[in-house]
Amino acid sequence: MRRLRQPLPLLSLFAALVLTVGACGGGSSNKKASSSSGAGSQTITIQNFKFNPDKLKVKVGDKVTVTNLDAGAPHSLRADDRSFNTGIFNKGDRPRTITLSKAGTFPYDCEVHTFMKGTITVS
Ligand SMILES: [Cu+2]
Repeated sequence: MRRLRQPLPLLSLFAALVLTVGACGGGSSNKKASSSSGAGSQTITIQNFKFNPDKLKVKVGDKVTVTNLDAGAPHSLRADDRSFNTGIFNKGDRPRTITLSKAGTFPYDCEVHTFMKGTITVS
């Protein structure tokens, strides 16, 4: 006869502990700040129907310059909530600049090709 079964109460106590620790320890909203140059200006390049980088972290007030390198393909960079929008522009057009004036996480897409997506996180 084996008696290796765990007593059930101990297990549930352990589970409760894990849950509690998880609740308290989580929510580390203060992740490492963007390790950019801190000059308040960054760039996103559009090429091959992709935003590069497609995930960008900036500070409130920073500007992001967007360049389209796809010949013959007009693109835009448009926040889902429309808080920024480059409008549609082409390769060879002057780069567009957007200003990130409020904190938050902003998903965006291209108005012409809505499968093109990215996120700018402003803190
Ligand atoms: Cu596009």
